Amino acid sequence: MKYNHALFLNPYIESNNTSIMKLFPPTGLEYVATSAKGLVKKITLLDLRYEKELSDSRKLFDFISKEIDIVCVTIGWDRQFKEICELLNRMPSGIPLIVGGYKATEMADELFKICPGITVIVRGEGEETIKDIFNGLPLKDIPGISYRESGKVVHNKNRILADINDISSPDRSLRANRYSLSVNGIAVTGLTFDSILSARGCPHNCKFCTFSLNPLGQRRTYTARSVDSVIREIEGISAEVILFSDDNLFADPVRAERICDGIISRGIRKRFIAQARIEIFKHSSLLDKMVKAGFKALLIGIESPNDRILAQLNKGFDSATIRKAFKVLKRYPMFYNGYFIYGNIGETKDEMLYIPEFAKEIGLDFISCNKLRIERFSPLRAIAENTPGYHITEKGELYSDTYSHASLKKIGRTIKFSFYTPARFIGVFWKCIFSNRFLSFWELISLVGVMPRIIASAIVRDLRKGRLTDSLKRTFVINRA
Ligand code: B12
Ligand code: SF4
Repeated sequence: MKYNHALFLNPYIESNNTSIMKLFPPTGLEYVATSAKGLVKKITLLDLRYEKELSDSRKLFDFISKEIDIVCVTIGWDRQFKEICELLNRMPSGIPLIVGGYKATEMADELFKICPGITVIVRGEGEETIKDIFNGLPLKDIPGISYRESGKVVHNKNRILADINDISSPDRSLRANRYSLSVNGIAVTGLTFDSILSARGCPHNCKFCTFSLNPLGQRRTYTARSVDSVIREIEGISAEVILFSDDNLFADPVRAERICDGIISRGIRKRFIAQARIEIFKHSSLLDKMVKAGFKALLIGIESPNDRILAQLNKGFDSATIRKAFKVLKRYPMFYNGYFIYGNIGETKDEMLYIPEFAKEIGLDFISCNKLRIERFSPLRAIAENTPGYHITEKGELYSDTYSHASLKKIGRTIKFSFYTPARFIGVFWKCIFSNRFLSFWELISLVGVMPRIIASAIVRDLRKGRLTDSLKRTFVINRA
């Protein structure tokens, strides 16, 4: 074996933890670490979000210098990019440094410039590529990587995507921690979380979406794992709450129903969360089975209440269909989170501010609003670039002469506060107790117990950001952008 001890590192440090940022394991990194099993004597998987001691970089570097002979780091998100580059630049020298992930792929050229210590960047899906690296193949013969040679960066050709049924699911025994819920760093309920990927890709073609398009422009056509393998993986998971990370678990409703059948017939008692499209409302027998199987929350891409914008995004449905869908969905005791995009091309402030009204009208429990992002290979890029007055930042954020980055941020805050009123939280709590039952009685008691600390921490956070008065005014008095 070429290497003795490999470190697989999730380098994000969450000093001001919010629930979402710490809830789920680093799926991509775990897939790659699992794939490397048997090709190196020892594997250590570290998630710095949960490693208090090793979050101190001196201790981390000390551990690496003493123990590790190859370091593999994931960079999956825009967040903390600068901090992660600084960490990579201070890594002990002389140890191969392999970097991969969505953001690393997108920024391969820039990363080589900023971080001279990087040996190889793995572009796109990494399960097969990591095997070639650990087997010691000459770099020039490994598809899907970029590396330095005689001072120049070489980009090998892209790797052909592997068959999904040949990819092993993550070995959860490699983990050093359990994933649990915390809000602003305060542990809540003790519930544990995990995620599972039952398929890759999505058969739809929403124009803004790059989910099934990796940053190389390679498209993952929708490919699903066998239902049996999915059920077997769920049976091996100890966490109480499982997120299906699929772009859309219900892309094939018949298969989704078979997954529910499997969960019910095996007596698996978990709480499931999944990403979905509104068309799921047409499948009543699937919805019935989902409730029986333990589905508690759906994360649904709605994007906009405005038909003009929905057509521009090629979403495939209009606002009347959304209204019709939620009339049906509301009969099922699940939580509904709607994803919305604002700051679209030609969208006015009034149209953006209609989002919370619409979300309340259709009965959403939660909303997640994001400014439109236009990535390198986004089909919207050409339209945005050719629309006078619109500009795209290096990070892919769209803004215009009328709506600057700052004014969009302000509008986003208004949307959030208009939706998340005190009455909303009471409504969610009510639903949690009387119909959805996401939390058991004791978990609810534990949540109520930590509530004062959570509220206090939110006040401290807003005080530090100098926006407490604004937040209180928006919550209790009036909320204007
Ligand atoms: C599920 C999901 C989530 C889940 C998180 C689940 C989890 N386990 O953390 C939830 C719903 C919480 C979420 C939240 C967000 N998400 Co999200 N999410 C996804 C989604 C749909 C799937 C991710 C996944 O599991 N992929 C499958 C794994 C196997 O792929 P992978 O992670 O890319 O890993 C492969 C390769 O990258 C590579 N690789 C990865 N690491 C490494 C390391 C090494 C050493 C090597 C060699 C290779 C390698 O090999 C892996 C295996 O093939 C993707 C879209 C997609 N289809 O990828 C968006 C996506 C990752 N999310 C995105 C975004 C923007 C967000 C949010 C910021 C949204 C928001 N504004 O709130 C938040 C941020 C959360 C955070 N942690 O910071 C963007 C990221 C774009 C970017 N440039 O930052 C994506 C790509 C969607 C998109 N195109 O817009 N998300
Ligand atoms: S937005 Fe959702 S449905 Fe549309 S292409 Fe992306 S993953 Fe598929």
